[in-house]
Amino acid sequence: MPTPEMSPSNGAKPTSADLQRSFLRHLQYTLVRDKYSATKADLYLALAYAVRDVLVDRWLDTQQSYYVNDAKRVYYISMEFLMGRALGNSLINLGMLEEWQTALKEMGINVEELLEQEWDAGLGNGGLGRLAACFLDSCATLRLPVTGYGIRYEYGMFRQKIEQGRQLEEPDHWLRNGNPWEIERPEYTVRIKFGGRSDFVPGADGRMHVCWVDTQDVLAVPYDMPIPGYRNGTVNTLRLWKAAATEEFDLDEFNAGSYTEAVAAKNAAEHITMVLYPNDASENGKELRLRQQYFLASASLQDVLRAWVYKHGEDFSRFAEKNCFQLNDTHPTCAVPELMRLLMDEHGMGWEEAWDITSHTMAYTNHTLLPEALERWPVNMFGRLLPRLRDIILEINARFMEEVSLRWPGGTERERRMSIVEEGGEPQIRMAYLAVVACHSVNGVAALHSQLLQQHLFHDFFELWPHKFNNKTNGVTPRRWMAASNPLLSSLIDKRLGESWRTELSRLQGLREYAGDKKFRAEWRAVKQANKQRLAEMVARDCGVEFDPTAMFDVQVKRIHEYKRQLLNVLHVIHLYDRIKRGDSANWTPRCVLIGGKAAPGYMMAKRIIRLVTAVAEVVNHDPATKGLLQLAFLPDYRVSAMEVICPAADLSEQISTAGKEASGTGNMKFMMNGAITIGTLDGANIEIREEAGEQNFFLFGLTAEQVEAARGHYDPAAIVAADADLGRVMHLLESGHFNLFEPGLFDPIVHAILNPHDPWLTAADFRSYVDAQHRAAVAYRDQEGWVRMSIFNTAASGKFSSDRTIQEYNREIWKLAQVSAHAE
Ligand code: 26Q
Repeated sequence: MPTPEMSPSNGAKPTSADLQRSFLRHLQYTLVRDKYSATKADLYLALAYAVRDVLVDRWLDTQQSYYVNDAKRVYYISMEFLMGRALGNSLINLGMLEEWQTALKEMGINVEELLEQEWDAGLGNGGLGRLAACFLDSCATLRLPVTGYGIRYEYGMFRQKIEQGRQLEEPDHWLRNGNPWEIERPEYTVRIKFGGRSDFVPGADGRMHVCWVDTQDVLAVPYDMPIPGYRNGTVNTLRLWKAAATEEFDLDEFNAGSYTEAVAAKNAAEHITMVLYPNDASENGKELRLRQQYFLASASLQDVLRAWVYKHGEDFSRFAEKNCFQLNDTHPTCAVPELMRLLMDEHGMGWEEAWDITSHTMAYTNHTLLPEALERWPVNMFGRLLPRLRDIILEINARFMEEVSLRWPGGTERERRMSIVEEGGEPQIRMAYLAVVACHSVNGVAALHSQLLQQHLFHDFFELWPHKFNNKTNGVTPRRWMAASNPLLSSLIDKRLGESWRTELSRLQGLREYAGDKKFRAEWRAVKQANKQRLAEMVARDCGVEFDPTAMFDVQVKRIHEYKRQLLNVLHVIHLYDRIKRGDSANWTPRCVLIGGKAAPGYMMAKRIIRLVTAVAEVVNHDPATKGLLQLAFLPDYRVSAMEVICPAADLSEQISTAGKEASGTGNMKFMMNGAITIGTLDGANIEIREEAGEQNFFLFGLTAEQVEAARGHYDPAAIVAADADLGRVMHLLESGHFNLFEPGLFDPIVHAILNPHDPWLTAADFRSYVDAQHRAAVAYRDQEGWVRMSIFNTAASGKFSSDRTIQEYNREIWKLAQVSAHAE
């Protein structure tokens, strides 16, 4: 078959005229527009289609070379992929940004303006979803045959509006204007079963066969998105599943005479992929969520098995050496019993053989220690929805309990503790335990987190299988988080170090020698200044607050959660306000504090914290006494594309979670790369950030994870408030209604939380050391030359936090994939 090439077939770089032709062809023939009728959104789409053509050539080549090489493959299965925008990233990774800028400039079109037209693909809550997106970029860049499997939610993460200081949620109908990055693949549709019962029928071989019958089926239709590597010709695939009604589903109901019920049933089927659950700590027990999880697991596994059988027939002897499933938290853990089911019921395997394959191909990443975030499903609900899977899980547990009793004879207490089924009250399936039992690898996402997993949550399992446990400290992709979002810093670095840091981030170490160069420091500072100007414009537009770019930009953006302690940040702002009002503002460091993040819609305390931020901002910003000294803004609708403007502009990165609670953090890494200095606790990856940066280049405060644990039982916040005059005045301002004159009692729940001896987040305990660390930061900022030096040292030391390093570790220690080259580029 002849293969058309949209780029010149001789391999030469396309000329400006080539690019313009391709652009105009799409404008006219794909979008049916001309230069008179085209909107900016059309121009964006025309460019997106033209870029997609280039991706398609490399995409087909890459997938073919994986097939031809019979390469071992990894499937990254995740309920969330927080991709953000694709166009700018594709242009960077293809190395075509400048060419397109030139070509479109000749037509009077500004590429940056078109990039702004793209809607974020917000198919995730926060860290876990964005990590999946960074990992895909690194896998493609490292030429690893890794496919992402996820859900094509009709509605992504809700859009956040702030009205009268409160969060309002609006649906994110991100597909409304079409999505140029997805290709529907109806030919790979698979069928997913729900409900029904297990039927045992004797087979011709005399053995009993299990059939899952009387089911209500739903179709899963795949949509593929291209994942380009950085300038290497590789394009991997993110395959997202959409739910669709089956034909006969409609027909059965229709023949029974109930047309409307048939249409309603079709609706129910398509509901499965309608909306992303907007909780980043689990909302337990919702049946639709379990449907989503099984839908993803089953569709993805059937897809992999179909491709296997196509190539190898029913010979599964080499399946485990050729495939690996990486489970992004417990959310896709239905994959464990589902693979067992498919191998046994659909491919005629016995238990032992199926278990051998399942346990050798499954690997599990844990992202949380918080008990309320650990997934549990009532055995009964599970059994109603997925009866065959429930039976398989119970069998896995029975065999596991046998193993436990062999290792620890007579220990019923151990068995009770370790059982996959939690008894007492409603029996529940502990998904994390199921994952640990079934997977050959279990990892945490930062050194401290992995250590705490072994010592606490999974301690019994660690004793049984120490070899399964490992750490993979998170990372983020420098292509999006430096090259694309911070072009000024990138070209400054290029002038000194060349361009290789984009794929070998530890090269940034080379910046250290320029920290002593006055001219370089001035350039570094000018870049930060320009980025701060850009952020100030966004804050003025979206918050109506004036930020002075010469002030220190103090930033905390992340999901709103009590453990992340946005509250501690606000207490500090109130303290600074109180100092100004008391006239204690000699040698002041002007500061602009930015807080942003979404609260889960049902999380009342998180919403109240947003209300507090907006209330304090209102008072602080409108008090003439703070002019030029202190401003506070709450940025609405924090998302990937907002972070691309925020992280290049931050001076101070707030990473202030209660020690032992934040598994890793990844925003902390984006800030560090872009030269912000961290103020943080010894939590998650902060510990490693401080190790890399050096303690002089990090503002440390707060209790350690051990001290936090030891404080339980004898924590006395009232005594802490009584002993600290600054905290006392802050609490008085809060309690007196200074920030809620017209809504008495508004912040009572917050005051009570701080004063509660059972406050799990120990906010009062860390107040003093936080304020002291903030003071050290303020003093340090006044020495601008010293600050710039610290900034350079942070960027220089950020190499470890490239997701390329993380993925290389996953590959070396878990996946063991060979790199596969598509064609040379
Ligand atoms: C579970 C069940 C039902 C509904 C929702 C959920 C759910 C969804 C998302 C539970 C958790 C999440 C997301 C968790 C998350 O983002 N965790 C973060 O993962 C990052 C990447 O490893 C870490 O850096 C963060 O520390 C961690 O909080």
